[in-house]
Amino acid sequence: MDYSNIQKRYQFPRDFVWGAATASYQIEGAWDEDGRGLSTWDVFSREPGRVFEGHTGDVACDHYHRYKEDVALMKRIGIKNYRFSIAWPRILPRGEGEVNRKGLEFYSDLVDELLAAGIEPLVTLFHWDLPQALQENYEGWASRRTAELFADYVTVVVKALGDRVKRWATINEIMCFTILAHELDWHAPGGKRDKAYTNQTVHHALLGHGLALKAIREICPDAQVGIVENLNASWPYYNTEKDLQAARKAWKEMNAQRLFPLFTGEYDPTGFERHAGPLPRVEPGDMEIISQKMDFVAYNYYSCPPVRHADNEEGYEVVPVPQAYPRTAMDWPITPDALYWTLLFTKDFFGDIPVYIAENGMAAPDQVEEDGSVQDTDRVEYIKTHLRSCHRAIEDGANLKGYYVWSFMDNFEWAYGYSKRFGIVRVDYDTQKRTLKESGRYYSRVISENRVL
Ligand code: GCO
Repeated sequence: MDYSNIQKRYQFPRDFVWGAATASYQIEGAWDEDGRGLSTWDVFSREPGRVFEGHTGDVACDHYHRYKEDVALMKRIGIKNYRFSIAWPRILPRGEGEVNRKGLEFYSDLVDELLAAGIEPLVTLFHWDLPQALQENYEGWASRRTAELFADYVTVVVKALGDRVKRWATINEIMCFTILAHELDWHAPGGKRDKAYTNQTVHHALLGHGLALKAIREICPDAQVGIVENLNASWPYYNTEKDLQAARKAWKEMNAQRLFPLFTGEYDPTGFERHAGPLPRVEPGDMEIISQKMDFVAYNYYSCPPVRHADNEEGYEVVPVPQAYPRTAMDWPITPDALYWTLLFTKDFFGDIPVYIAENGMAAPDQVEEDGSVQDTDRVEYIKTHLRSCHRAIEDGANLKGYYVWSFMDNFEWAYGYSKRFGIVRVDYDTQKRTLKESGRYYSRVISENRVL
């Protein structure tokens, strides 16, 4: 038996981008330092009952003070590209008006540190930490004003960092600060509202994306700009023509609210109303702003149930997944095939736009062994199987350019506080000690050999 071809099978393209991702509120801490204003998450996490055991991002991974150590560790792992986000309230403590130089300095120093370590930045401009002042003064994303002010803030950031940062993601996962906030009341700013209200906040976030994209283009015409979406990754249960067509239809309809309008410049009423409810109010010109050409689209992918053909009005149904099905510590079923199909459907519907997986990873219980190591074989397997899906999709024509593991290190997992660990690096929150997990070691080998091992 000759095994050499088998080992070569999962080799990635030479220019494939290997990265790791984090987000400001989840790692930085230093919540009231150097002039940072309050964010909606500072306020929300202090409300009783909102976050697991009352955890907050006050200290988090203390990355604000330890960024040099963190970048050095990234370099040691071999990470080529680091996706982080900028906290709007560090730059503009009240969301608008006066610029806080110290805030800009922090990110400028971080970018310099990364570049000196040979690590390219991908900067997310909004990962949910909205300045609290904008929530109080304008009701946040419920107002168009926030979309306009977002573009003003982006202008400040891109003017300061655009000489060194070449890739920008405008917004991360619109669903999580609109629908999760107002329909489910799980995320900041919180407060249950009806679907009409929620859908309007989604529309304003899309508008904010478009206005920001325009602003970046004006300052840095050569920059690469895109958005990060957690799309619905519906996929065929059986690989048959019937289930494939059902999944394709579900994929289109279930992404009618956020992903499709970015490309088509319209809200498809069938899919939208079926899955999201009433259409938002749209002002003339909005859809042109929203659907300006992007340089890439990025997805955060974790889990999605399969879909099959059904003799109902939709023509499809979601296949139930039993409780005993393999799941992550978030209770999310492990479904790597969805990633493969989503990459193909992207090509099918949107053509050859470059795609990045901006987040993928697994929450696991992570026991610490006596020698201090973490043998997170579960996370290793999760990464492996998802990378194989990526590879298979590239072989079948998908234009996937890169993959960012979520997350570089354990961090504040929103409403779950520090109870869920996603890192390939362990953080001991008592000492702030970082320890490379087995998954970190694995990922390091993947990067250096440019293949799934
Ligand atoms: C998201 C966010 C991350 C989360 C991660 C795990 O995608 O929800 O971008 O901040 O921590 O996804 O839930």
